[in-house]
Amino acid sequence: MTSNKYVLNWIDEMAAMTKPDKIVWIDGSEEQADRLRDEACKTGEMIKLNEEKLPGCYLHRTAVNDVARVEDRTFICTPTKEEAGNINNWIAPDEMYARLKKLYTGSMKGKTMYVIPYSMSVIGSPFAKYGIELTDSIYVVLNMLIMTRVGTKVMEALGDSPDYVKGLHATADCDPENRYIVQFPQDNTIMSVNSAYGGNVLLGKKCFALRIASYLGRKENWMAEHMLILGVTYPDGSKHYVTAAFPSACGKTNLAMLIPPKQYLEKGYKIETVGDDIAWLRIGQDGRLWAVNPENGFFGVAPGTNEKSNPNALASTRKDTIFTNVCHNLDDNTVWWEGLNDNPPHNAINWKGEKWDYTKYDKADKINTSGAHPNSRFTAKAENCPCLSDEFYKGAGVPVEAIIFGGRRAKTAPLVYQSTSWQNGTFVGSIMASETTAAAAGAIGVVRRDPMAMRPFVGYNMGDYWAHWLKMGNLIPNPPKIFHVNWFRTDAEGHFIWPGFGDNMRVLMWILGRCEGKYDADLSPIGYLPKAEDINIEGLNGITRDTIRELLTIDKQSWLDDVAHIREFYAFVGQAVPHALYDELDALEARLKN
Ligand code: GTP
Ligand code: SPV
Ligand code: MN
Repeated sequence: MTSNKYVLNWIDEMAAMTKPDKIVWIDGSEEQADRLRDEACKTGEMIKLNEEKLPGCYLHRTAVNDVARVEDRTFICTPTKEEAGNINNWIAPDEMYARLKKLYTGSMKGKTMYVIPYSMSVIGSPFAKYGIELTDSIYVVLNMLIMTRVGTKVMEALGDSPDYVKGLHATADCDPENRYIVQFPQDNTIMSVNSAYGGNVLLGKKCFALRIASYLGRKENWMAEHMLILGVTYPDGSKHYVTAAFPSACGKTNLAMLIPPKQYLEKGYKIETVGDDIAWLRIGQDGRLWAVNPENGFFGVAPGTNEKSNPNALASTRKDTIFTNVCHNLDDNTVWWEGLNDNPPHNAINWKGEKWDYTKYDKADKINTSGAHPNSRFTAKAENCPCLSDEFYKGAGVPVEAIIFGGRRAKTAPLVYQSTSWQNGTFVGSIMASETTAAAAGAIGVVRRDPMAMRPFVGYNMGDYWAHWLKMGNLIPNPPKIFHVNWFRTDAEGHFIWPGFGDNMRVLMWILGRCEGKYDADLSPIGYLPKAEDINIEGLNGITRDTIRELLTIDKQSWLDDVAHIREFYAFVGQAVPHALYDELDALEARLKN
């Protein structure tokens, strides 16, 4: 497929180490993908689902110990520890290469090594970056075919250039003790071993498009962010784009595909999705910040997705989709997950591959009693999304008016507020916090700081990453305004107060209104808060102006407690934290005490 000697030499070297029986290039054709699907069904790696109800759809179950990203096994191997910083795990590159070599050696004996040439962003566009993933997993190949642009065209675009990201993935024994997800930013290299799950092995996604790309972005004056991109079309036909960074499993896919409340639809408002997880942002010739979605599909959280919460995501999964770790309904050979509907299948296999008894479901022990794993996922083509923006197919990107940060906070953070400047907005991103979710292995529901939703994904020192944000603010002549939202405030009984989902449009419209200078706001210690009457609650059941006022309250004591946590966190991030952010923190504390 290529005569690129950099690529061929590297593949030879990797094959000499892993020793596959054969090497197969993935050309991006449907014929080849079909043969691989057949093979995966024969070996039991995938299950073909009901062709009438779910055409072209498959089910896959990963090892029970391999169901989420593993942050404690993820490394950034820069030459010095200082470059990776304290937030990232670090081991010296030489030592890590040696360690990995032992694990890779002979790991593909008796197997096929697939060579996947892929592009992040539209091939040939100014944003595009190329990668090659070597893997011994058909599941990975089939997912990459959905999530990225794959095949011969990529090799043509790469030509004889050495400028591509090398990715090696070996399933090996799927041994959690020897699982490694390793980025070598200086070498444009990713190495993943002993996992076969999503973000650990689809190397174009978090490993490349965030960890490696954030490193490249710093060098080249652009940004790689854990952000959805969506467009709002107004009744006058004008289009307005925002990006939003929420931590894993905190609502990006849902916001990106939202269906506006009736009142907005009747007036002619429309939402279009450009991306649901990752944004690459560059300064345009017009001085604005432009965003593309480098991916070609969605690797979305299945549980909670239903006809009401996210009909567009559900529609995206009705054909050509790979489901991972959901519940298998044996009666009609379809899939099910918690929150799809109120009719759990009676004759079903759970995510672990065991017979499932829905009557034993216990909310307090979801992992062991649910049909689908809480982090079960669908891999669906972007083109199957009913509200996909035409801009998705163009390589030029969309101009961003607002950047929205957000987290899962039962208290503290109000429904929405606006930062007072790019620097203050960078500070707001740096102090983001959220309750942990099932998207990563480890405890769930614990508040942790997750700056810009990038804690697991920054490919270098977090402090330097904040400095890069501040620098970008100086470079962008007309930067987006920066906001913060929280859909997850709870009442005394622990219920979410804000209805969320489609009704988040109401908050979005305040945000865009602020960008247009349409609304006044109240300056509070943390930033600009909406006037309660400027959040549209028309047609909302049970939500009054007082509810909005409650959602916008700032409890000074809990913010002061937060300031103390932030100080500890900044100290942990270390020397590289920019002084400007300490100035912001001091000023916030002073305003709260005043
Ligand atoms: P990753 O793919 O892991 O990066 O996640 P994501 O940020 O795309 O999250 P997603 O949209 O898949 O939502 C994750 C969970 O949050 C689902 O269970 C949703 O039902 C829930 N969720 C999303 N939006 C809202 C909301 O507005 N309110 C409430 N209460 N829950 C929400
Ligand atoms: C996330 O965890 O933020 C995801 C899923 O989007 S994964 O690809 O596994 O990282
Ligand atoms: Mn994500």
